[in-house]
Amino acid sequence: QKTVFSGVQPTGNLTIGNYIGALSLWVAEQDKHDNIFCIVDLHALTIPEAITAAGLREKTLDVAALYMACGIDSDRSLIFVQSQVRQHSELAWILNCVTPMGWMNRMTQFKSKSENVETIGVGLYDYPVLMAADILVYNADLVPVGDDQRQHLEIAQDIAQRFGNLFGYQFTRPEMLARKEGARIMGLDDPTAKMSKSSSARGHAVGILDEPAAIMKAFKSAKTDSGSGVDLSQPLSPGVVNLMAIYGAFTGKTRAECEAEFDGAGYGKLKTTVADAVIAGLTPVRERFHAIRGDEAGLRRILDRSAEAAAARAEATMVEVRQAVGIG
Ligand code: AQP
Repeated sequence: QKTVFSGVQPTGNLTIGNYIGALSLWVAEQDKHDNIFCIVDLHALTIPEAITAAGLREKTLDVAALYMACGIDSDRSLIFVQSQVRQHSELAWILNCVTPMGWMNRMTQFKSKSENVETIGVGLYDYPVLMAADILVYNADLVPVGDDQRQHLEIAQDIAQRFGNLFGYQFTRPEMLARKEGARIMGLDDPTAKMSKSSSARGHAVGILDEPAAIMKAFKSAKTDSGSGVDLSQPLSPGVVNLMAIYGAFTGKTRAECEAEFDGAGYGKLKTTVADAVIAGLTPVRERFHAIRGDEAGLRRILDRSAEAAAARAEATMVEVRQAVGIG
C-alpha cells in the first residue's frame, strides 16, 4: 500500500478550489492507500497578520471537521494537527540546513503571496521546506494536491535527493497526484487568477460551507465573456472553461461530456446548471459538517488519537535522520 500525505492550511474559508483540487481527490483515493491528512496550522503562521490565536484554534477544528464532512473516514485515515507532531518542525530545521537558497528563490508562490504582505517573515519564504518535512517525515509516496503546489512538491523531491547525497539516508521520493481536470480552479470574478480562500475580492470564491442562495448568486455573477452562449466552433474563454471544470468535478463528467451537454446553451443556463450541481454536491457536506463540529470533544479525541499514531511514525523516521546527521 502506498502512503498518501496531504494537508490544508486553516486559513480563511475553504473553497470549492480546495474541495476539487484536494479534498475530493483524497476521498476518491482513500480506500486504495494508507492515508495521512494533516491540518497544517504551522503553515498558517507564515502570514501572522492574517491570524489571531483564538481564530486559528477555531479554524483548525473547522478544517478537521470539514475533512470528515467531505468523506475522510477517521477509521481509515489519520486526521491530525501538524503542530501536535513536533517532528515536522524538527525535520524542517534539518532540511533548512541542506536546502540551497537558490532553489527557494525560484518559488513563484512566495513571490505572489509576499506581494500583499507588508513585512515578509522568513517563515513565508521557508514554507516549502516545512511542506517538504511534512511529506518526507512519513516517507510518503503520493501527495494529492492542486496544481499550485507542483513547484513545492518538486522542491521536496530535490531536497530529499540532496539530503540522501549528503547524509546517506534516502527518503522516499514523493510523487504528485493531481486531477487531470480541475487541478486549478480559477476565481469566478477573474478566471485568470487561482481561486484562493484568503482572497477577499467580492464574487471571487465559493466556500464549501456557503448556503445555496449564496452559491447561486456567486455563479450568476461569474465572469464569462462578451458572447451570449457556448459556441464550440470557437475556442472557449477561460471563464467558461472554468465553469465546465467545476461542473465536471461535481458530476464526474469529462470535459468532452460537459462541452456536448452545454453546446449552444446560453451563459445564464450554464451558470445556473453549474450552481445547481455544486449546491447538490455540497449540501450533504454542510449538514455533516455542522453535526461533526457540534461534537467538539469527539473531534478532539479523533485528532489526539491520530496525532499519537502520526507521531510514532514520524519518530521512526527521525531516529534514522538524527543518526544520519549526527544529532540527538
Ligand atoms: N483554486 C484551486 N484549485 C485547485 N486546487 C486548489 N488548492 C487551493 N486552491 C486551489 C489546493 O488546496 C489545497 C490546500 O491549499 P492550502 O490551504 O495549503 O493553500 P493554498 O494552496 O495556498 O490554497 P489557497 O486556497 O489559495 O489558500 P490560501 O489563500 O490560504 O493561500 C492544496 O492541495 C492546493 O493545491
